[in-house]
Amino acid sequence: MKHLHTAARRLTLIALASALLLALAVPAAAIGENMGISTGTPVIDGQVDLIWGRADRQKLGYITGGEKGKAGASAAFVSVLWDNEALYFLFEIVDDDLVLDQPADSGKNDSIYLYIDELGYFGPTSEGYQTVISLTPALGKSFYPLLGPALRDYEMAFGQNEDGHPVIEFRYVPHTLVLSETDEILLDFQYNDMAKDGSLACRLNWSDMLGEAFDDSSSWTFCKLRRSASVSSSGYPTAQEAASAINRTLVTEYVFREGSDGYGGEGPGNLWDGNVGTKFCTGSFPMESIAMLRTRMVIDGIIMATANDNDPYNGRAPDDWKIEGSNDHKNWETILAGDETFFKEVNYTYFSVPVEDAGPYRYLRFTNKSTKSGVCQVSELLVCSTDAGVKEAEKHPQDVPVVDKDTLVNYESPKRLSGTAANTAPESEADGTGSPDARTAEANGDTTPGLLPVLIVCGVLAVIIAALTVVKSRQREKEDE
Ligand SMILES: [Ca+2]
Ligand SMILES: [Ca+2]
Repeated sequence: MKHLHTAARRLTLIALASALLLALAVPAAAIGENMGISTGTPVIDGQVDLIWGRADRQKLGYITGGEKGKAGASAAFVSVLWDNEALYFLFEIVDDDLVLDQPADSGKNDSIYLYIDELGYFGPTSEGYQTVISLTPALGKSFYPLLGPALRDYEMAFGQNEDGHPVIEFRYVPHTLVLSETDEILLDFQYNDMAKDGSLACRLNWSDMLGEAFDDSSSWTFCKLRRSASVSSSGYPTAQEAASAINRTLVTEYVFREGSDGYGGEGPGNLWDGNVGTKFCTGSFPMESIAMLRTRMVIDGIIMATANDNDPYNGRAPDDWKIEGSNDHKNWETILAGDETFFKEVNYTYFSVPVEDAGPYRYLRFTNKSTKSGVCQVSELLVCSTDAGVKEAEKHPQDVPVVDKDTLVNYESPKRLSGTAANTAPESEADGTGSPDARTAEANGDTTPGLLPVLIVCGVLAVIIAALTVVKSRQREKEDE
């Protein structure tokens, strides 16, 4: 039995050491994802407003805890918007085994953790500078907040999206941050998929890869607040950001059909392969490349990207280009034409521009007749096709539908909860049924009440074991002598 315990301790230590090494091995730049936050004011009513289509919807892609065998059984997506008053979050949960009926304080309900670091403190959460809000799509099961100062104002509503999956809409009013004067905000998102038996089936994070989000905001990611209609002249590092910047929805699937020759391995198909690392590069003009869309689409934005070496080799951007649409592959209509001023002399950078609705078209054709240098290269060509409702909402931002919040059932706010005090976190704590630590431990998959004492004990034991080993080996050496 003693041996087993020692082995377990050693394993724990090895695991901790590995985790530390991993943490040190990941460069800061590699931590986290990339999200731009567009402007928009959704109604917090549990219905997915059209305006959410403007957001950069992202999946919580890192599995950071739980029984790995159950990983993949659930998924979660997050969208974020902002206006001058608040940040807006939409969480979409795909989980065929929702647990929502456990006591609020038990930590055993499925929940989203929304992590917000308004000050950009970028460090341990134990100091209380960050806010963690626990959201569950059921009445009285959320915590506003689970960690950090009491919220200034908020609204939460839940319902279903068009696929029948649960959604949570949440409106967060910052404590101190003035959004109109802010460029970025430090965030992370987590889904705690609890099993019926109260154990953690799966924990998913967006930015944090190692399961440290609850303890340390340096594993979260700074998200840029985008200004409407602001188009960066210096371009964007991703196609998604280039599309978000013009408030358009990116089309990501293209089937290359045919085109004129490029240099070896640098043919016309590279224009549509979703890879900024491959380019259509040639010195023969006119150059041409044709691709097919999955279906007929109305085109309302054009994105093109420079390649690996536009910076050292200037004058390679197309200088007399045209992008056309067709449905029969014979009759072509011009969507947009331009010259090299569309681009800058930089590498791997996406440039975007909105266009008047064109089409719908099934085929796209890129042609170019010349460049300044005699060699032309483009790494990517993408188009945008945005839901008409999204664009309509953008044209009339003031036309927010009036919703009588008093009639909403699946809705919580400070005003609503003031009538049902039992639903608030402080009251629940006061009745002694649980503590924030206990809730945290459950969702983080710890079965012990606190990890720190265990770590200390493990550390002390490790030193003792090491000392004993040294003493024993010396004894052996002496015996050998
Ligand atoms: Ca809504
Ligand atoms: Ca490419």
